[in-house]
Amino acid sequence: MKLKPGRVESYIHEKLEKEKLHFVLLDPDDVLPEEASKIARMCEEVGADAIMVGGSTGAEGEVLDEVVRAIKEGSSLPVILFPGSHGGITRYADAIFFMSLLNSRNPFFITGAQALGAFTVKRYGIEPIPMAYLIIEPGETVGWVGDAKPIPRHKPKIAAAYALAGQYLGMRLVYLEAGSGAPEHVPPEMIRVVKSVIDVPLIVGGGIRSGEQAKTVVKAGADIIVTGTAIEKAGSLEEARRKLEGLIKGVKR
Ligand code: 1GP
Repeated sequence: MKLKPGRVESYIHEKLEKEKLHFVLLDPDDVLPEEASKIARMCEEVGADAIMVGGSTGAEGEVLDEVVRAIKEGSSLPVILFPGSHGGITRYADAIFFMSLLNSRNPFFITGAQALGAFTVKRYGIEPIPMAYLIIEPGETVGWVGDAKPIPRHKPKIAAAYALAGQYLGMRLVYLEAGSGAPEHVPPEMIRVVKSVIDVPLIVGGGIRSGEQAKTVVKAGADIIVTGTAIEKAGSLEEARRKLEGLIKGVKR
């Protein structure tokens, strides 16, 4: 059987031919379903390209089901799971970043959780999108939980080596992660060096809060940027809308 990219992956590639993309990450442990639904609708109105759902702690079970169902009711954007482990799977999502934390010290986060989740993904019929996931300093919660050996910020070649290895292992996306809420996003020089060696799309997230920062990250070579905290922690839906408008302006220019 020949494996072809699924609907969500094709959507990503088709969009990338025209522009850079912005995905909004919602953590089911931080937002209630009603809020998630409203935020998702707002994201679609403002022009985000997809909603990612996941988190390192507590983003599973009923909480995850309810949040993803609410997001699907609120918007028609693709919902992509961004799981912290095999617990982060719900039948209500469209796709899942089937990711391996390549620079973890613990094989559970490289292949273990993946094996435990694989049959669930198949049973639910969710589209798996294989992705190399790399934690860059400081790494924040996900770095600690995922037992990563975070790549030093001033060592872009190490990141590039891992990214290329991920591509050669068959992964179709590379994600550079500074960690949710990181004081600074992944350094532009590292993004540039990684981008120069890989052929698959490059996702960058963690610590991107403003349109200016989004612009810097995209200019350095990111194809897709991910923001979570900036939208989730806004004081109101209107403030979140303004934030997102600014970020998207930086991405789409
Ligand atoms: C975390 O990269 C994402 O996995 C988003 O990070 O919450 O800092 O935007 P922020």
